[in-house]
Amino acid sequence: MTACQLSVAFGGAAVPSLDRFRVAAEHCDALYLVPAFLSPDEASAAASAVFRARRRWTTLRNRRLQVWGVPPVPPTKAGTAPPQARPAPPPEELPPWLRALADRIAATGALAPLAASSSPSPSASPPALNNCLVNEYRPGQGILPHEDGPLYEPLVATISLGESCLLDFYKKQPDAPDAPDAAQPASRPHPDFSIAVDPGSLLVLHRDAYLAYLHGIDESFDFVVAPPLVANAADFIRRELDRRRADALDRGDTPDPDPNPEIPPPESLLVHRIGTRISLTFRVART
Ligand SMILES: O=C(O)CCC(=O)C(=O)O
Repeated sequence: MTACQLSVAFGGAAVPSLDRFRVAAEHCDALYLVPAFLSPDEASAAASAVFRARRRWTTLRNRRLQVWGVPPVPPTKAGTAPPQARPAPPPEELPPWLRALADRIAATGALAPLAASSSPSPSASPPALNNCLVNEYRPGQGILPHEDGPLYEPLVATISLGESCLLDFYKKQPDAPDAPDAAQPASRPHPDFSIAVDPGSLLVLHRDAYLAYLHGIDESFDFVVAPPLVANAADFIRRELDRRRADALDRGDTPDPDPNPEIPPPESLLVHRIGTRISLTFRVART
């Protein structure tokens, strides 16, 4: 598929409004998970686009990543002039396939709350997503608890491809350092809550989900989805069991019998991380 065909593939679908998809309402006021934001075909087209792009990967100990779009501009220290020797590269536009996904996210209304905060004019339109971080995690890889910080507008929209994952949230301590990727304080090994994230889903963090919590993914080979720690456990378990039945049918295996509506699904589920997960994390870099 060419980039142009991909933009068509990601455009046009009916885009759900976010309001119906709020999760973890008991913990924070603006966290949304839209489970089938991309169809399985769209999700595999997006994953294929990541590899076709032949973008340079930066390999870290616990994952590898690509950076696309406008880099955030770190503030200069008060009283110092910005360095002149090396002019900043011109801001990069997102390529058409990422732009199409960013536009589809914008069509949910996710960015609307940013209009008021980024412009004094009441009729201003929201800023466009202009930055995308692609993370690739293999089983046993993850990302330390961190916050995305003030170099971005306070909103993250992440499309997940491949494997499911468990995203952990840690309430920020008042005296915690404000650095992104800050080391997880050893005294706080347990998250306050977690969200089980489906492949093909869109996760949006805004307001206190962005400002009051760190988020991270444990470097584990499996994870348990169970209430109350996993705030969306029951819904995720139902969808995960449906995916397992569909996968078994695709492979020609005998799937587990269809769920009996009289019998509630299990309260907890162990998920083995056997495949790769790719996340496309879209943000608005402040320039
Ligand atoms: O992979 C994810 O879902 C999280 C990525 C993330 O937190 C980041 O890139 O800052």
